[in-house]
Amino acid sequence: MYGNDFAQPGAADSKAAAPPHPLNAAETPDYTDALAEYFDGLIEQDQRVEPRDAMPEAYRTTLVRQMAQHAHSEIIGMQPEANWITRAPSLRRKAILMAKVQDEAGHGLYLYSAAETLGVDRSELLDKLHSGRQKYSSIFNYPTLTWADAGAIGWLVDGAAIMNQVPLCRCSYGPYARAMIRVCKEESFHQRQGFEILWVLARGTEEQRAMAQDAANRWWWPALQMFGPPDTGEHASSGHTAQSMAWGIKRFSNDDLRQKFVDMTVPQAQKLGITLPDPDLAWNEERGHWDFGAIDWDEFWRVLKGDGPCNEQRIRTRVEAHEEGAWVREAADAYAAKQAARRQPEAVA
Ligand code: BYC
Repeated sequence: MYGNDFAQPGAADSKAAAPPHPLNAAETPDYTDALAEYFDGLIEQDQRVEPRDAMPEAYRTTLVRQMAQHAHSEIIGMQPEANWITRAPSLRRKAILMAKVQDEAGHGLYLYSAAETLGVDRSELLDKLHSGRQKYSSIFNYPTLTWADAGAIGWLVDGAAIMNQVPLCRCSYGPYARAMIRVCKEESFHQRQGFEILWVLARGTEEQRAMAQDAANRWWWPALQMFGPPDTGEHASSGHTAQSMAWGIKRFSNDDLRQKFVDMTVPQAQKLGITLPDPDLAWNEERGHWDFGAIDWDEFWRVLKGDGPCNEQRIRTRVEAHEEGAWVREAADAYAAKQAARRQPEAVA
């Protein structure tokens, strides 16, 4: 459905074709310029930047910002669907939903680990999430009111997430790109399971069809906002896109990915027999794309500032879970210290 876009151009032969690392060139006269040249060379040749490579500080902080926000989205994103685990309509649905929510936890862990290769500590990132100094995706501030929301999240939210994340498999930062390959494969399964939930509901009773339609109505616009502010116009953000694209972190602009998502999703909605809640949705023969209506960017910024239906609840639940998990972290630290103490005499002997 998303094409086989997981390939890693330049990854296999990455370091073979890369220029010699300046740290190995003992007599580099102008150390800083040589490092910058090495980094620029990697980017120009579409090679991967690895944790030990020198990189501009702004590249590092941009990656930490994006990867932390991404990791936070994965773990906060567990909450809306977890809300339905105990009420899933069958054992099969419950098992699938539990597996999906667990996958999201795993994605958070890969991403925190990948971020740690940039010299930050995950406890520092979690502190920033809990105190509102780092963001998570706007989409998870909306409630899951019925079982059909589990379907709409899989279909639309995971669908949007994959559209954004498949190009990240080719991101210039190696650990992030590699983490995204597995994440995207798992997200594809999530998207299918959401589509299938809605497929069954859309072929069910009148009440079930209405439930599926209502969920699509509520999740469509927030899913379009997931791609971030528009590239241009009065609602455009001050914008990281141009720099992130120049560095090979982002491969497409927010609007390009949003359009790809709309083009992919409209035919799926038609198959489902669900109407997307946009009277301006129309095929544009000339552009070869679906036109769509205006997105409410005021709502987007409001939700980002904390005024969404569930912002407060999401952070409260997260902080409580973190505090309740303190004993696990303490036990893990104690175990690691014990293992290290045991190994030490052996090393001396
Ligand atoms: N929500 O210049 P822009 C999932 C912020 S979870 C909140 O375009 P950038 C899943 C942006 O951070 C998938 N904030 O920024 C899990 C920036 O603010 P700061 C999550 C947003 O970074 C569980 C400002 O707006 N995916 O799959 O170049 C269950 C200006 O934006 C949002 C990722 O995180 C938003 N939607 O581009 C189911 C993907 N959009 O930082 C599913 C990785 C924008 O200057 N991230 N902002 O204060 C990215 O690809 C990029 O960071 C974005 C934004 C496209 C999101």
